[in-house]
Amino acid sequence: MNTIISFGLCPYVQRSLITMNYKNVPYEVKYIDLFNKPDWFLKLSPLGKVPILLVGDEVLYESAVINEYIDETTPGSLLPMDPLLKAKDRATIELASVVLTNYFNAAIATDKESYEKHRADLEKNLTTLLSGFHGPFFKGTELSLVDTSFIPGLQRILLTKNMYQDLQISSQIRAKFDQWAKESMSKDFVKKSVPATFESDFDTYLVNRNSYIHLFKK
Ligand SMILES: N[C@@H](CCC(=O)N[C@@H](CS)C(=O)NCC(=O)O)C(=O)O
Repeated sequence: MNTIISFGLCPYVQRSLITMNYKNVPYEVKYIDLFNKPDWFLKLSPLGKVPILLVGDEVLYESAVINEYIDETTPGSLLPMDPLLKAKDRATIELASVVLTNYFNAAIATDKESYEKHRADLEKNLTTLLSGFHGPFFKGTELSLVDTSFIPGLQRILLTKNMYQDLQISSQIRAKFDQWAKESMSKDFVKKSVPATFESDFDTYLVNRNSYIHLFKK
């Protein structure tokens, strides 16, 4: 069985868990403390980052690569066959990674100025991402690797309600966000992709980081 090395709050790990859940791939999760990385992990992970997926004696890293491997080794395909369409999806997945970073930087900002700067980056790149959304999933009725790559972002933005409400995005873009989130969050393969304590753990993490959005929520 494959083993995925995880940190419970990591959106990149969650991308791969969503993909494995959707594709019914059995796996074992091993959690590590990213603030105190074990030596065995540092030996395995070239960048010292999660996720890594252990496939027998082989080590895979980078969530987008892990997702493609899972997809290609299981029935059905979450990426198009056509090279141009496939390249476009990969580019969108890269954009989704940037949006995750913009969100994270806004979420952990400790003052208003920095929060607003990162929130502006988030608004810009989230708008570009959502411009390509068809609904109810990103490309239509079928789930794709674009969905599994950004559902962790949808979930986190919704969790930080004050930031979600603050977002300066058009009503059309917000409607797309809401449709995508509504379609995704109720699915079992998404629910099973985070630990049971995810919401409170995320909240505690933001408190411990002295985050501005957490402070002004109160
Ligand atoms: N591009 C990587 C990003 C992974 C990543 O940034 N993981 C974070 C946790 S969410 C990490 O392991 N950070 C530890 C570190 O940078 O030291 C991927 O998609 O897998």
